[in-house]
Amino acid sequence: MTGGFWWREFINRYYGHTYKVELVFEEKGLQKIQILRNPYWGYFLVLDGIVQFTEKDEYIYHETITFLPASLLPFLPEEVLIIGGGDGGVLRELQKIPSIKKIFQFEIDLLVYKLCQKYFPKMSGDFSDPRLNFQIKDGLEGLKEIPSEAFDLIIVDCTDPVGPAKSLYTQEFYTLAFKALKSYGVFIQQASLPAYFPNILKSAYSLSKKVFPVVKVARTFVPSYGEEIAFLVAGKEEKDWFHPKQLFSGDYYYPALNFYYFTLPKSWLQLIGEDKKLD
Ligand code: AG3
Repeated sequence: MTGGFWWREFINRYYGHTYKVELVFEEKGLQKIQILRNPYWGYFLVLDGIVQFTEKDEYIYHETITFLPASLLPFLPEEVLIIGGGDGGVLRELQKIPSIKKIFQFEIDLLVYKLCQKYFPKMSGDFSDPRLNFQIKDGLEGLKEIPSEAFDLIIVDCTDPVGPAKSLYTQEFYTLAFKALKSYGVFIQQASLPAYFPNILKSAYSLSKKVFPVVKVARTFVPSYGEEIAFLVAGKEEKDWFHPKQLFSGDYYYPALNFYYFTLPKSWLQLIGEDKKLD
């Protein structure tokens, strides 16, 4: 790379992750969108200063948020709701599951969708899929129009609760998602990086617990995030967390990994108040 400049993702006032980049695109709309390019990570998307994914390691996140919840279902998934996910990464993974009959998707930011189609065409699933009903709308508002028990899977592929995604971390949202989920369905939502932003997981866990009888936390490591990322995994009935019922295999995910995803460090259990069950 000739030229370029050092760009930083601020984790807090005293720490950041630095990338040598070229600016590909920048605009401030509903949220500040930047597309940057780094020779090591490839093109990457930044929303409100937070790295969402890089070309190099996005598959880890997208396989996890798709295959992990699907693996817990008693049947292969047929009806799925994606909230967010305008980059098309979750759609791509879902389209690898042949049993899927219907996909609803609510993405709030049309520009995210358009830019990702332009700059990340290879990473996106096929938005012209006749099984897909893709709407530009707020996820919480969209859920209000969904009939009860409509989905096997609800995948919330959103940003951290700093911009438009704030409403997706509320008790009202979890209540609507609960209604829209089938009795054996699985809900999953990314819950940020607990080592850096512990309160996001702490709050999301306690609010979702007020609504869902079963809430678990999963973790994985996406190198470009710099720390482990948490996922809330919730449902109406207990699951065999370590022993997947449906078997999927990607470039990162495979069934035996469920054991790793659901085995949490003690500090995370302390954070969500589940450490008493240990020892
Ligand atoms: N969205 C969630 C990534 C947020 C991670 N948080 C952070 N780095 N502070 C990913 C969108 C990919 N479809």
